[in-house]
Amino acid sequence: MVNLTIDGEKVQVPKGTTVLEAARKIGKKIPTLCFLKGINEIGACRMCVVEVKGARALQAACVYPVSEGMEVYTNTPAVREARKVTLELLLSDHNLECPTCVRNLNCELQKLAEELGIKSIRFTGEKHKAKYDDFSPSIVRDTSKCILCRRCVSTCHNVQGVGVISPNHRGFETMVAPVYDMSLAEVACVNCGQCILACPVGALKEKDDTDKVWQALQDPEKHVIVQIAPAVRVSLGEEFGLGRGAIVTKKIPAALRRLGFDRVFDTDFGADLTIMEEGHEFLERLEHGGKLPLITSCSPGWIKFCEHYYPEFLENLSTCKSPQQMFGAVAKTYYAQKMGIDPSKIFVVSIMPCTAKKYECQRPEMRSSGYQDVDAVLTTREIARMLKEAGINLAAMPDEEFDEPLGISTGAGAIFGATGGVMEAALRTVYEVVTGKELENIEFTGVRGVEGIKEAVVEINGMKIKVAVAHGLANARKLLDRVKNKEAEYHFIEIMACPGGCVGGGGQPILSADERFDVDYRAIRGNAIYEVDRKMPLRKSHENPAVQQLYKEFLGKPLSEKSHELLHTHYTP
Ligand code: HC1
Ligand code: SF4
Repeated sequence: MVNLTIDGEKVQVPKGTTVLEAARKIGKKIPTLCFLKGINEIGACRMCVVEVKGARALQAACVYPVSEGMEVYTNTPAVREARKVTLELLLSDHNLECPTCVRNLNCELQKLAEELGIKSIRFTGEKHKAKYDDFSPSIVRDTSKCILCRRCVSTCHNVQGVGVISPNHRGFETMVAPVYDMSLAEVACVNCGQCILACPVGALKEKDDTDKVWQALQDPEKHVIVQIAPAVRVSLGEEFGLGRGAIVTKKIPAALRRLGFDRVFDTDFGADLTIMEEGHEFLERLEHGGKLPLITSCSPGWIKFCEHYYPEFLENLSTCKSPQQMFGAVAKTYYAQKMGIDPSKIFVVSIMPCTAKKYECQRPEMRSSGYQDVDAVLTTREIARMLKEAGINLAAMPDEEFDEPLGISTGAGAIFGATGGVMEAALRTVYEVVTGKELENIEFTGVRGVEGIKEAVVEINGMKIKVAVAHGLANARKLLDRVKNKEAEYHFIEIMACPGGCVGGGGQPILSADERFDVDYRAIRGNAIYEVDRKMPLRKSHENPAVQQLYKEFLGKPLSEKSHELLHTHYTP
């Protein structure tokens, strides 16, 4: 252990601790901007400078390690002035259209200006040449707001193992951008949106599709239906002050009805349907020597990653479309028929924790109803903005139920939202289909939790099924490399592009670096998802009565010709 003092207060911390961490231990918050715990610890922005007795200059607390007997001062006139100068310089080159910025009131730069008591900006002059890039279906870059903190760069490179954005040029000309300053749409970006979650300001945001949805809602000709992704029920409440991971499953239908949707349905229904198809696909491959390991295909960021970086695994991908897309295809065929509505008049909106879903719904493979199966995708953040604009306070909504039939779901559908959930849901069904026996302990805890790569062996009818789960694409890389190099062998793999699975999706409410320092928000939301599951009366996809009815009335059976036509696709290099 190392002993030091911070502003005269004694602290004892393990060797290797930074001054920033030691200060937080005694409740002292040193301001930061480029720092993102575990992801971007580079001491670049100089906002966290402190005085260290005996050191020649001010030191960046986020990278400065403690040492025995060290005396640190965090609040001297020199420190305060240095931080103010740094911040004013950043503001002098920043697009200050704060009231119209998507991050207004949730911006780390704005908050720091308030906390450090900035009253005016002493420096004025030239601004850097900026670029507005909105060609991607998912992500918008506005470099007039970029403060060059590099949090997005580290996230894209290290957390996602993608690395399509970097600082280009030098000095005042520096710009975080894809190679040759191309658009994100022109490079192998997978649309995951993790860079947005890392951005402290409004330099990165999702493509805004709210206008499309407002228009549809106002169109009397349109029958506008909405589906809610599993992970949204444990995150939307955060935008309305309900605390991290608050479960708002039943408040969502009430709020969305008041916004004007004709029917409020649930992607969890689509997830149950996916399990029926994917579970049977797995058994089919297992029994008939098909390509293994089977790899899940519901995360569109992961699919794009596989297409660009691991095409040798494309045949391993499940042919199942994602629950979002299965839902859309069923809505514009089965539901349209059942309700006697012309499918061209149905407008399907998805509310997703994900930015890549905006891209997924526009893929040419996703039109099996004869129309674009899902018309618009809104992130959790976008629907929160729409509700606020309409004066609807989610927190004050009564509990209401989803509509039938596409709003009926099981706990297995809900757990799709957390890493390991698709695997667990599939195992619950595969076990019972294969053995014909009731599964006694339905919770496969071996595939739960926030560890980057999880492995388990599940015995079904005397056969040992080896499964693995990865979340975050850098982890997916590690796992796939192991499989490629024959260092590991599995029957079934789940991969989700985002760390934590969909609960940590790029369209979810954004936490500041300060909050992320102490809070593992993905674990909190993930635990909430498992609580949702525990409280459901039905917890296995094959028990979903609406899914059973869909097979009886329309699809026949899993993997039928009709199922293949509507619910499956192939990804080819
Ligand atoms: Fe997901 Fe999925 S779980 S991909 O993470 O398979 O986005 O929540 O909706 O489609 O069901 C996201 C979440 C979501 C799909 C499902
Ligand atoms: Fe990188 Fe994902 Fe951002 Fe694209 S969306 S730049 S892949 S982090």
